[in-house]
Amino acid sequence: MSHRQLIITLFTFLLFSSVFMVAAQDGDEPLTVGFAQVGSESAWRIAFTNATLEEAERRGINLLFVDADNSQDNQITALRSFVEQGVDAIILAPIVETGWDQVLQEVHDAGIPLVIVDRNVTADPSLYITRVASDFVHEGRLAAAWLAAETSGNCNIIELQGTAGSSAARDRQAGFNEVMALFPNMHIIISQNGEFLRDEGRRVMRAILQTEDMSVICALWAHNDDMAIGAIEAMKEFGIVPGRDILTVSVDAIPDIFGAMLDGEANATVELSPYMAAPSFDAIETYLAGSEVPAQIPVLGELYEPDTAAEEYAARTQSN
Ligand code: GZL
Repeated sequence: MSHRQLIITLFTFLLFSSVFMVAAQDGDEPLTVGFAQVGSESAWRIAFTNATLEEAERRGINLLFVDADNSQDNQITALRSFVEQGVDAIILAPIVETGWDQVLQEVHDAGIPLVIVDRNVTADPSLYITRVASDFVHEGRLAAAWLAAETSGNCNIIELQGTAGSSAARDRQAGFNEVMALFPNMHIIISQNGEFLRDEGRRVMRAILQTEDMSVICALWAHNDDMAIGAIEAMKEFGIVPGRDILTVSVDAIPDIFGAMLDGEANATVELSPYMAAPSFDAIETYLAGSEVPAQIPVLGELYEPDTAAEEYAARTQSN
């Protein structure tokens, strides 16, 4: 190779390598986002996880996913791991409201934008860029308003609560109680924690059925559909016809609750959309592009009854 050819070859190599480096530095590499999920405690949570994984893949986002198995300590460990890995952004679905101040400060100090999704935190809102969530109080109000209309305001109720310390359980209960207070003949007779779990809803309902006079009970109010489904199974074990002897109202709008409606065993559910990833990723991309992000991004849901259960079941079980 002549001296001239060597120089041309070297120049060509340097030109291409600099173009590649510029391309690599101009943000063409995919975003890496850490996602600390509560766990897989309910059908809604699993649907939310799957929708998030699918949305990340659709957008070409490198999602580092951690299922914290219902442990706040595991979520905190995951957040610190994301910081160490230098991710571009973090999404946290907090299991409970408190105990986040220190680790969210660490994320903030690392300059990593954080999105809170679904349940809330009590930490300083300046530590995260936005919260994507439904209105839990409204969900509780819708449930109580439906039951009041269904029973003309005369009903003794069993309540199955969600995870203690979660904003979802607290606010759904607050919304339900706020509307129930308008009806002097509506009372929650028994209220127990079912942890948002189907098995726990069944176990707690069995215990109630063994000790309480169910002839005075008119309805079950469960903070999520999974606990309602578990309670429905328990009712049937005791010869009670769910959906008729005892009405049911719950939250999430999972396919199984529409299946129960089709069997005449459930009466109402308030939808909680599992599609919170798109607004979360949009907020991250907007923030990283240097634009403003709203402090709250609402996710809306409505109440469903058996009259639309067939199409809702079909719509929510068909593969996308
Ligand atoms: C509420 C969400 C709740 C669901 C349950 O937004 O956090 O957690 O209603 C889940 O199914 O366990």
